[in-house]
Amino acid sequence: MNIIEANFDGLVGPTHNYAGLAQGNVASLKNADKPSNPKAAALQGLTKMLALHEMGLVQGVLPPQERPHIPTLKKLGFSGKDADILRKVKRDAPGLLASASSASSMWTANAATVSPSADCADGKVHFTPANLCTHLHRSLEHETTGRILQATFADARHFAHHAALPATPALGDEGAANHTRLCSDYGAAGVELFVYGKGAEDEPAPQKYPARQTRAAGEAIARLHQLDEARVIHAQQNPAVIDQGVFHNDVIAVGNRELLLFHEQAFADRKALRTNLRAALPQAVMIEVPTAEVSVADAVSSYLFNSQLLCPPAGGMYLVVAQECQENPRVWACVQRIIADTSNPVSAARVFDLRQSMHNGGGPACLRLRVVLSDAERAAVNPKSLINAERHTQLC
Ligand code: SUG
Repeated sequence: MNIIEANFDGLVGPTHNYAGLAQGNVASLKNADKPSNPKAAALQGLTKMLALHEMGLVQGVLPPQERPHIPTLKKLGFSGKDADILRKVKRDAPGLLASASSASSMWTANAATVSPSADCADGKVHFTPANLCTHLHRSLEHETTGRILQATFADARHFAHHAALPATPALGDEGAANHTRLCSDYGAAGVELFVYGKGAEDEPAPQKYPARQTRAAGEAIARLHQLDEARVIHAQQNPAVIDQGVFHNDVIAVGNRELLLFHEQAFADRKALRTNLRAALPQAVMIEVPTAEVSVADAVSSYLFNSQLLCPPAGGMYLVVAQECQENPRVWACVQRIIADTSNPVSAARVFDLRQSMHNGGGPACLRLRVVLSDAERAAVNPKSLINAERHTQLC
């Protein structure tokens, strides 16, 4: 059986803009009110999707959501025709208009947590949309996201869909951005690593910015997805890096197959993580980038750890990086060093201009939701959501 990892990227919606809505997200705050170009944003995303398809990878696309979200504005007491509602909310509550207009569903790494069938006791692929409850603009996504995922992965013989967790701070969940699956081979049972910012009361917490992901959410999802406890790791992200702009774990760590690439300061207890991962997956390869080589500030501005690690069918493992990595000499030297080092599987890098998304804190890995699929599961995916040259042209 051929088992692959597919990537489903979010298509950028026509209201893409910089509203400075995301607390703890340095780029979103820095670029607040700058002019955006939704068309360029969508085309940049589509260029990456086509390139990955051309590398022989299975690439999907998830649609943008209705924005401004009039139903939310109605729930908040605005009434009348849509145009009247927009006029009133612009006059009386411009912050609500910004939240209701964000195109943030483009970052599908936050759409859901996905567990491949090889990891789940019932042999199905499990999906739990993320409640994204720390920010109003993102909390509007999960209902529609759930419907999109059900329409994309509709066959109940292969796919199991859960509702988002209750949207309360104690169960804050930001989806696959804080979840990494490591395995010897995509089809083998994997180790699922859930990284949280907020755990028990006595665990250290960030002081400046919110910890968006809770340990309780990861535990609930592991139960819902019927994961084997022996193959689940919960690890705390270092709260000090959350305060430096690492609002999701995928801003400081990325994994693929047997490889975990992470910054020295990514985790609260990196020794424990190394030991636990080695015990659960003896063949794990860990690349720990020291602060002396790449500072946390450089990691945040370049999004090095928000790269995608991909295994195209022709062989090798590619690091798909944002252009900002190439523009930072220290980060680019680190990329070259990793590629040259034959003790890890990374063999090459591909660079993409994703600036429109990057200016809101969304790099290559933020834009994609990974779904590991067997041949039969892949055949059951809605074919209209898969990218090929023709669909790319249509969408462009
Ligand atoms: O939730 N930015 C998003 C970026 C999400 C990136 N995703 C991952 N790291 N996986 C966020 O912070 C900014 C919107 C604005 O300010 O207009 C925003 O929501």
